Amino acid sequence: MRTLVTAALIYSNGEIHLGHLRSTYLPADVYTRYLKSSGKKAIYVCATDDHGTPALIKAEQEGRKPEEYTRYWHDRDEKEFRALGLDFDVFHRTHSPENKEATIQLFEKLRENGYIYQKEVKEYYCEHDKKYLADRYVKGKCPSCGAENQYSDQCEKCGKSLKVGDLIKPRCTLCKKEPVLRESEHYFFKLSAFSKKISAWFKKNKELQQDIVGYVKNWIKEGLIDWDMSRNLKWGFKIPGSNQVFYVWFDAPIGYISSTKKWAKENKEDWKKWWGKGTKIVHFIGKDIIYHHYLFWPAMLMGAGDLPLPTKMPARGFLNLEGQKFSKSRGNYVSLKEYLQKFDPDHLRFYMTLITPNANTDGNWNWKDFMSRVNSDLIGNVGNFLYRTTYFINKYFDGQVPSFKGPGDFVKKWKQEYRKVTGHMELVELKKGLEGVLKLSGMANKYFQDNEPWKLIKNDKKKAGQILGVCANACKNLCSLMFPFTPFAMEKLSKEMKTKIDWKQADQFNKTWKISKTTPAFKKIEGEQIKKVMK
Ligand code: B3M
Ligand code: ZN
Repeated sequence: MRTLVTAALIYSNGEIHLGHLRSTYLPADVYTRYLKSSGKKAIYVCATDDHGTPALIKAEQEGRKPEEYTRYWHDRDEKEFRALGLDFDVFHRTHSPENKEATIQLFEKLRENGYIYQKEVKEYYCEHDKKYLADRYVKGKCPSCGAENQYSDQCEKCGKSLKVGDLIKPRCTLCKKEPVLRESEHYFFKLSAFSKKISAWFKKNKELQQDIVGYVKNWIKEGLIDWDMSRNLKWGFKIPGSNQVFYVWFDAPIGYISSTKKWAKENKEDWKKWWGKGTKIVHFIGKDIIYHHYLFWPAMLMGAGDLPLPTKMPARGFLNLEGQKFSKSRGNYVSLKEYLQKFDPDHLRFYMTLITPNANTDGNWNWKDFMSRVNSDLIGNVGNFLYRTTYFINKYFDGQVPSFKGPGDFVKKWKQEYRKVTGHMELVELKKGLEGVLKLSGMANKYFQDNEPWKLIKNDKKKAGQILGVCANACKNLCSLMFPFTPFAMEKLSKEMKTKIDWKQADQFNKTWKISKTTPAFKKIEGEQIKKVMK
C-alpha cells in the first residue's frame, strides 16, 4: 500500500503566516513523517497555486510579470516551509509545463465524455477600465450570509461558491465603480450530473471526515449547479480552441497529479502507480475549500473515468491569534518568516499540533500558552527525561547502555499506550497521538523518579544500571515517537544516541548499545522573547 499525501496548494501571492500552517501544511507533514518512519511507502506532494486573479492583480500593481511574480513566491514559500521542517518530496508550481499538459488532457477527456458544454453568460465588465472583471476583480455583499466585501467567486465567510450576478452591490476593485454585465460564451463543467455518484461515494468511503460529509450532502440536496470553468483573462492556461483561460480552480487540483508526475520523472518512479490502485490519496485542506475538494474535484476525477478518488480529506479550521482573526492591516498577524527569525521550528510544530484537533473547528494561538506548553510539556517532560537518562549513562557508564531485565509492568503499559498512539496516527488524530506520546514520556519520567537511580548509583550500581537500561530504551523509543512532531531535535538526538528512528520498533525494550555525549534536545523559551513578540 502506498499513501500519497497532499496539502492544499498555496497561492503564490503573499507571505505564509501561522494560520496557513495549522490547517494543512503542518499536519500533512506530521502525518507523512509518521508513515515514513513506520516503514510505509509515502510521499508528500505540494506546489504553489499560481493562476487566478489575486496574483495577477498584485503583479500588475508592482509592475511585474505574473510568471516572475509567482516564481518569486514559489521560491520563497518553499524555503520558508522547508525551514519549518516540511519535508515535501516535491514542491512544484501549477504554472508549469507538466500542469499545462495534465490540465488540457483532463479537459479533453471530460469533453469527450460529454461533461463540458458552452453557454452564454453574463460577465462583469468595467467600462471605466475597459476590462472584463473575473472573480477577485469584483467585490460586494454575499447574497447568502450578507457578509460585506466578498469576492465574486466565493464568500470567504460562509464558504459558498458564487456566480456572476450573485453579489449584492458589486464594485470593480480597480476603480471602485459599479461594473456592468456583458454577455460572453463560457465553458461549463456538468457538476450537476454527479450528484448521485458523489452521494454513493460518500456512502462507500467511510474514511472521509464524517461531519463534513454531513453538510456537503445538504449542498447536494439543495442541487448542484454546473460550474463555470473559463475566464476572460490574460493569466492562466489557454483553453484549446478558445481565447479564454481555465478558471484557477480547474487547474489547481490537477496540480496534485502534475506535481506527482514531476516527482516521478525525477525519481524514476511510475506516476500511474501513485495515481492508481493500491494508493491511498490523502488531501489535507482548510475548511474554506471543502466545496472544491468534496464536490468539484471528485466530480472531475469521476468524469475523467480512470483516476482514483481521494481516500481521506482531513479539513481543519482557521487559526486565531490571541483570540482575534489574523489580520495584517490590524497588526494581528505573525508571518512564518518572522516566527522563524525569533523561535525554534520544533516549538511551533509541537504547540500547533496540540491546538489542532482532527476537526474543522478553529483554534487559537496564544503566546503565553505557547511558552508554557513548550517549557513544561516539551522541555519539562520530554526533554528532561531524554537528557537526564543519557547524561547519567554517559557519566556513570561511559556511554554504555547497561544490560537489564524486565520490568514487565512498565513495558506492558508502554506497549498498550504505544498501540493507542499508533491508532490515533493512522486516523490522522495527530493531537491525540502527540498527547499519547507525552503520556509515555510522563510514565518514563515517573519510572526514573520512583526508582531514584541517582541514589542507587552509590551503593548498588548494578541496580542503577538495570533502571537506566530501561530508561535508555524508553529514550530510543521516544526519539522515534517524537520525530514526526519535532524532527530537528530528534534527528540530532538520534545521532548523539546512535539509534535509528523507527516507529515500528518504538515499543521494544531489548537493546544495549553505546551512546555518545548528548546535548539538551530543546531550548527553553524566555519570558522576554514572548514580551517582545507581543509588543
Ligand atoms: N490555493 C486555496 C487555499 O489555499 C487554494 C488551494 C488549492 S488546492 C488545489 O486555500
Ligand atoms: Zn473599474
